Amino acid sequence: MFKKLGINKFDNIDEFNSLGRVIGQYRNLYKIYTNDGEIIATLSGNSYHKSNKSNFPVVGDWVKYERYNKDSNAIINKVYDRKTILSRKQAGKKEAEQIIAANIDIIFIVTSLNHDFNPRRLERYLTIAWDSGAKPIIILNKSDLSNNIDKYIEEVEKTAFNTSYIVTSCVNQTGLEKIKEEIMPDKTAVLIGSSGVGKSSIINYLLDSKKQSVKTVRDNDDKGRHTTTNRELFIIPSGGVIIDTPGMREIQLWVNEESLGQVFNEIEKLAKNCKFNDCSHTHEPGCAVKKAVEENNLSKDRLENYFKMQREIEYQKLKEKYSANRAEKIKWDRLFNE
Ligand SMILES: Nc1nc2c(ncn2[C@@H]2O[C@H](COP(=O)(O)OP(=O)(O)OP(=O)(O)O)[C@@H](O)[C@H]2O)c(=O)[nH]1
Ligand SMILES: [Mg+2]
Ligand SMILES: [Zn+2]
Repeated sequence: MFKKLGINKFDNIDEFNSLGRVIGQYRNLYKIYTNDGEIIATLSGNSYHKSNKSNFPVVGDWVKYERYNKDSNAIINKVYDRKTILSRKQAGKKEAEQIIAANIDIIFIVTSLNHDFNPRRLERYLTIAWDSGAKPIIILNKSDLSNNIDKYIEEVEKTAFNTSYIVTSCVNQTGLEKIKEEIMPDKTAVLIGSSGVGKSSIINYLLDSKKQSVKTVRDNDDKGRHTTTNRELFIIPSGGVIIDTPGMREIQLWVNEESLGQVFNEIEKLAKNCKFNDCSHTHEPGCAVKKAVEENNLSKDRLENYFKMQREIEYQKLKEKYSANRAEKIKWDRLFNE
């Protein structure tokens, strides 16, 4: 069973016996999967003080643990380097990263083919997904509810032309085997998306059991009821592991600028043909981007979303620079004012 978590990557036997993978995360407690099965774990006092929040273990992390005897809880004293990190900016005003999951190979961005479907939101999910280093795949769920699937697919192809998608229905049980195939034989995948799109229903299918609770969406607007409240990792009997996450209310960016280029590739290509190198694509003559909008080759909403996300990233960078500079500035101010 342990092999399914990718354990063969560690061949040092000492390390093997103290190795765990974080499969659940609850306030100050963790559930880790080890050679001895599932164990409840806490952080060692030492690592708790040394760590800043982004070094705290998250679901998907490989950790080193110890415990006094077979019945005691484990203490996590090290988090191994992460291969990939999926994160967003913490909700609210605070400028801090929130890591959603670590060491993932595939990110399934789930949307349902009803009111939830929103290309602009999809662009946000795609940006954080590309930034993580893992491969994004879009799941278009609840296909049983739509009699115009082609319209949605057309929109997806315009919005995410470099990302593959799978059309599924948990009610009719269609398309779901394709998700399984992507995860085989031993990959780690995570499901993200709004509440109510069917993430936990997909997990239940993959595990062939009703492990996760699911609740109906609201009648008037198809919004979910935030049924899943914790991130949790599950082993799929046919191979691979999958992480369920609570529905996201907002996806604020915590990414490198380059990740926007992955999602808005065609805009950055067009920009190379603008007359001015520093064209802002708003008022300049000879702007290839503006021309594409005028000729209906690029949607205005998509361009505006690109601008908006660009501004967010710039703002985040400025804030970081400001807090780094502030300490320096206070020092200089003192020198000159004394
Ligand atoms: N018609 C239809 N309903 C579905 C499908 N998949 C899931 N549902 C229903 O959608 C509702 C929400 O499903 P969940 O699996 O709880 O959604 P979730 O994404 O896990 O939601 P949160 O845990 O709140 O983030 C439930 O009533 C499911 O039965 C589908 O393919 N078609
Ligand atoms: Mg759920
Ligand atoms: Zn331009």
